[in-house]
Amino acid sequence: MSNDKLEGDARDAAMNTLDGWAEVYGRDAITKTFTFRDFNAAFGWMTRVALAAERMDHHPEWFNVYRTVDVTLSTHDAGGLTQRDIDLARIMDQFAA
Ligand code: HBI
Repeated sequence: MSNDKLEGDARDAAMNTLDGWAEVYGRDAITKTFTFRDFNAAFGWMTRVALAAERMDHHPEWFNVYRTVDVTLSTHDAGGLTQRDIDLARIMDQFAA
């Protein structure tokens, strides 16, 4: 897994493969809010994502209120956005589909 920060055209290309993720103002990170039918669905999704994150050894920053989960992804070891964040974002979208 690359820990090289994504910048320039490579960053734009990677972001274009994602759906609904935005850059975080003032931080080298991306963010998305997921909304589910209820808390049970939200927490079930978080559980699946948590197991995948552990397998990947790459973890989200997230805040859950009832049926919403605010997610921020960045690679702490690299100090910014890397392919690991893109990979985890894609898995999150797949599990939420
Ligand atoms: N998760 N988002 C994120 N960023 C990291 O740099 C990171 C992580 N999970 C585990 C991890 N790094 C380990 O590789 C290091 O703590 C050793």
